[in-house]
Amino acid sequence: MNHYANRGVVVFVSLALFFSAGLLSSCDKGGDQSSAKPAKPAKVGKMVMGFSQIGSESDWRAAETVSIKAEAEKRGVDLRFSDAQQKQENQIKALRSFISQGVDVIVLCPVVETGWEPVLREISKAGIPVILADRGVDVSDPSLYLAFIGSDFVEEGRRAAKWLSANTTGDVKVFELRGTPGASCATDRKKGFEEVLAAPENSRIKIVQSQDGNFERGRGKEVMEAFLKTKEGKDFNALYAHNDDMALGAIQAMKEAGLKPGTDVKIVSVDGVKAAFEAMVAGELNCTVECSPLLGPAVFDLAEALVTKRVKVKEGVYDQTTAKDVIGSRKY
Ligand code: GYE
Repeated sequence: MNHYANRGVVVFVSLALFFSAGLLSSCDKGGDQSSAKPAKPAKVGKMVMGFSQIGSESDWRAAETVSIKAEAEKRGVDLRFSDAQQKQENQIKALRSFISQGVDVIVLCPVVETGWEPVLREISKAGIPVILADRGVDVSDPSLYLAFIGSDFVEEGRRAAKWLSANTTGDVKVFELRGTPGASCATDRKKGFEEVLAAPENSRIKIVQSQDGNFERGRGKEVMEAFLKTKEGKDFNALYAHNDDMALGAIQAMKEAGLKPGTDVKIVSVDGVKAAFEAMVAGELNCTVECSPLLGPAVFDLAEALVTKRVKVKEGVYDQTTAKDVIGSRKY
């Protein structure tokens, strides 16, 4: 399982951004070749960032918020933080308010994939760059955001299914606890999982029921309680939860119903939060697929590159006294 566990955050960056970041570093290395320090944003005063967060539904979300806030503090960025309580309409309101506040850059964690186009157009008209952190959006014009920083959720689903396949024998009857309906990570984690199950060698593994648990521990428990009363709930032996919090809620429900989670029922979930490790150590959770919430450093590196208006090229003055020492390192 080890080779599945250690995966960093994947950063998807648009080509335009990629090239501009490349330009920044190459300009910076001009002139005085000896001190190649990273370029500093030439923006006068603090960078102002509007950050539209989804809510606080899980330990993963809490860790992401901490990572962003800590990085803002460290870099002296004026962070305008807005918690949408899991509602897209609250996120849209926050984004409009960021436009009227004239922020330098907007970071959006979109609760669902669709419905963003109108507000993204308004932001684009106002000339404010948008970075998507964590989840993706479905828009017809990809230039409406500059970069997406986050994990490959389809691959996470594949990894969960591969673990189940490698660590079970015989018929496996899976109950699936899905994340928020319409969220890219819920759609993709299901897709990747089902893709692996579709292979002929995995025909012994079947999803017998699938329900939404909204990525919340409390919902995970309630949904599992209801599932245990159904026909399939009397005769299942595996749980795939789209996040650790829902798995932990479901574990609680199984224990209260007299089942032995981790033994009677093999459980695989996604995130890798501390509580999931505690549950594995206790023998109640079998596997967690890592999805890192520590996005702060990558988000701020990009944001700083985006709001940089002027990067000075480093240049020196040389005369006969230094020419001999410098000549070997000249590149032009
Ligand atoms: O897995 C879950 C959270 O969007 C990747 O949202 C994130 C997911 C994460 O609430 O725990």
